[in-house]
Amino acid sequence: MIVMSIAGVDPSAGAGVFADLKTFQSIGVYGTGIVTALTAQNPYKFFSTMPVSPEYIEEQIDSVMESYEVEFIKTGMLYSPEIIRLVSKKIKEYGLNAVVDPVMVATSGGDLTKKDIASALNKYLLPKCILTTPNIAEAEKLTSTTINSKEDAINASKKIKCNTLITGGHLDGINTININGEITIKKQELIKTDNLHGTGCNLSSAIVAYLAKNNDLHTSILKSLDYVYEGIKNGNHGTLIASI
Ligand code: PXL
Repeated sequence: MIVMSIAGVDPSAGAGVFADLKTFQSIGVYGTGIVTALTAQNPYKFFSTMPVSPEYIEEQIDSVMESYEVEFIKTGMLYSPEIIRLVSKKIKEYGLNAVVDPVMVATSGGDLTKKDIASALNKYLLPKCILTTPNIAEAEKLTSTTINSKEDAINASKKIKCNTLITGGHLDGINTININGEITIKKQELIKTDNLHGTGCNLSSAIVAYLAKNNDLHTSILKSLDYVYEGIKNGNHGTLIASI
């Protein structure tokens, strides 16, 4: 089974397309990678972004789709509303099952997107995806709400236009899963560490890999939360080393 990541490049390889490919490989699926932007960064400091044009992103997607049968994809850093629109068009064109990581700000603090990306995600991409995986800050931006409790997270998940996993790294480890309106809470112990760069990228790509291996959505989410937890436990150099 062949999967695809559409995301930015982090040259330190803890996040972005490079990290996604490592996750795909370690879970045992063949991954392809479409680059939406280059970045200059390391786990501790973000320097700059060089976006790729929507036309060239489209050419990359078409090149891969011409020779590979891809069913499941994830999206990460999409940088601009124009790129979001292009990606949602390609999802429809190729009938792709997309897990959308609504990336906005890097763990190290850099802006990974232009301003006002949340409304483009809500309008164009989320209605076309099978799951989105916001962290607390991203879920707040997508829903224009404040999340301080489990109840807030559940209410926010109900406002998002697709199945949602709101990750709980900033909510006492309370992960909120909403699949077709059915809520599951999975609480994880918080590990005291700085090795957290790339957690969101690894999570969404793990979900895609488990889906491609014929797990249902709920199972794929639970397995991926465990996968990332192990990665954080084994992390070093500011990032996580995800292992299965
Ligand atoms: O985890 C968010 C993210 C996504 N994509 C790229 C990143 C990061 C975080 O640093 O660098 C390319």
